[in-house]
Amino acid sequence: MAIQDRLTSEELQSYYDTAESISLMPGWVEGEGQRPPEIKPFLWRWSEVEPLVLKSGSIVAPGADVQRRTMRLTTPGLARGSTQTLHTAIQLLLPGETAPAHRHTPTAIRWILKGKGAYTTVNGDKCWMEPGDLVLTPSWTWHDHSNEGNEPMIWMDGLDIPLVRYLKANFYEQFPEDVQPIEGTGTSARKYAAGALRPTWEDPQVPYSSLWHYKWDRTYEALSGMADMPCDPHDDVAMEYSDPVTGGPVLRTMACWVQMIRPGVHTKAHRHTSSKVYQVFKGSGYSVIDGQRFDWSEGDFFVLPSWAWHEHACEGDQEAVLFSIQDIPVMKALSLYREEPYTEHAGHQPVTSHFGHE
Ligand code: GTQ
Ligand code: FE2
Repeated sequence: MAIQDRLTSEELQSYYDTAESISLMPGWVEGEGQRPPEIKPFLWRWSEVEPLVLKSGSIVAPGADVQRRTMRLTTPGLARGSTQTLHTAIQLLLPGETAPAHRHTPTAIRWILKGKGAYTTVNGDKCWMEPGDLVLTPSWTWHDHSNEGNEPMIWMDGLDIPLVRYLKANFYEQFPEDVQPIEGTGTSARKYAAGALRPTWEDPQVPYSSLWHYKWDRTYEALSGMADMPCDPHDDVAMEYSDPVTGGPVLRTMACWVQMIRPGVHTKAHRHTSSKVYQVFKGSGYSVIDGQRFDWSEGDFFVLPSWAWHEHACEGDQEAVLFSIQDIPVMKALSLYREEPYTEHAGHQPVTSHFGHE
């Protein structure tokens, strides 16, 4: 665009100063700090993360002031959060501890990594947690966590905090007691985990899944049952946790997926406007994200930014299982979802660098 030069440079500067003084920004000038935060893909190694998480047990304890003992997976380039919309953290709860009951408008999920003997109560429903379980804590539901076992309990928290904070819709309330009253154990699962069979007398009108607890044994059975079928070219045996009533995503702002990358599979690359945070639950392999190779093994976490090319591979003779949270329901609700397959080089990106070897 042509900049007219009918003003002297002093006149022009004075014009810009006046504009700035009344909070106007000329649209033809590219200003500093006007761009939204950009992120690159990133990976956290469990071998580096776990010792710090365990040590946090001797630094703080959950209670009235520190509600949760968490370590946040903060992607470089962001002041907070793992992507522009998603927040992930690792939470440690030691034997005998309780993380007190509260509720908030941000929605949360727990993806259980280690330990047994602990439960989360969600609106009165007590859910015993085991590795590989997914527990939902939808927006504004009361929740508290207690460890009645004798080993440390570790899980991944996934929340939509960056989105909710950006939208200025973050509300929080403390329950008057440390723990909320328990109305039943595994109630949502007993009613809704059968999926295709559900209670006739209930007509759930909640804006989230009526099933709050997805057990690992059923998840793994579902994945294994498809291991001899042709699956998704970009994601292999990828399954979405779904709301048993609507068939849609489990939450309005986040989708949860679990996927098996079968031995020897190397998926084709694609990109989309949803961002994801992955946890490597089982096995090892690698992903190529925007030309960079990320080798991952059991326990690692990695971030896939929006619109980054990505493909996954499992080289050994053992399958890999990846869990992920994603903001795809937000993008689809706003008609901003886009997806594109990578068509060059038979669908595989040339690898130009290795994460951690720069
Ligand atoms: O466990 O309730 O990682 O409220 C961040 C906020 C966990 C929780 C987080 C939370 C929780
Ligand atoms: Fe919470």
